[in-house]
Amino acid sequence: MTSTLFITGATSGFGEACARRFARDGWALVLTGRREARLQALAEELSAYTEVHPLVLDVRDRQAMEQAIAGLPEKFTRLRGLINNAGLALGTDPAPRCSLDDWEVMVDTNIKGLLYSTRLLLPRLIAYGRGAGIVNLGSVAGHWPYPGSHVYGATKAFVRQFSLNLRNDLVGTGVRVTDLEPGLCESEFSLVRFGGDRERYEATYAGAEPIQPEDIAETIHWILNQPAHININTLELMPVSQTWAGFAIDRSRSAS
Ligand code: NDP
Ligand code: 8X3
Repeated sequence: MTSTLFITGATSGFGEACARRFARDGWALVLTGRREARLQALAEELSAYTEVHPLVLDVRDRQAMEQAIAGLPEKFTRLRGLINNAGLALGTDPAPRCSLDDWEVMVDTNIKGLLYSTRLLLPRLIAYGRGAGIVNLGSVAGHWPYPGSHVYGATKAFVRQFSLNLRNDLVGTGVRVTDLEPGLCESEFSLVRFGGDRERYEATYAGAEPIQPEDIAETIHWILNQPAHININTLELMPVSQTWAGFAIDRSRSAS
């Protein structure tokens, strides 16, 4: 029986690139996302190479997640990999100007959605045992603060700590856990973050030679294909063009 890979958020960016990368190797794929047309088109395209099960799902909907996972067809139940990728940032305004609704969406998607898929799929990963693995999409924002990151960065800090803690609880099962922490990557991520502002989105990547979704897919492919005795705990990557800025200092109190 082939190994199955479950990918949350496969309708664009990293998730879509991962689906293509693993399809090339013949992994059976469970692909999820909210945008049905995109999901169906991808599933149709990749079914030329492998078995694909598309699930139109909002990861925030716990009941829908429970039902979809409980109802997985038999041939997709031998789960070797889970890529917890569905996620988003909304806005870059300073905290006092932010919408509480946006904050809630980030928490519900990046934290609670990831918890649902993880907890619901753990029994299947444990049943696979040695060689199985979870890759969680953290971010450089999970440990490097920057203005406007507030809740987004905090959700990714959660992902990092949850991933490390999970490793402890999975000792002896053979199931690996990785927190992958990319920096600037070109995808619809910024379009979503900037509320569809295409000019701002394009300016974010202009001249920066950002990481591409295919680079992330290649990295995840490497992580999940490590020898069964190796766990990549955390992995941070940035484009060469990206480094850190200095501390900000408020000098408005200097005597005039
Ligand atoms: P994209 O916006 O291209 O992709 C995000 C994916 O998540 C889409 O497939 C989207 O599908 C899905 N998604 C969002 N909300 C939900 C939801 N409620 N339910 C189900 N699926 C959802 O972004 P990326 O590929 O760049 O981002 C993927 C992950 O990587 C995110 O977790 C992001 O935080 C993280 N990341 C991104 C970086 C970057 O610079 N791009 C850097 C570091 C980490 P749909 O809208 O169809 O539901
Ligand atoms: C996305 C990378 O630097 O925009 O997680 O926060 S960053």
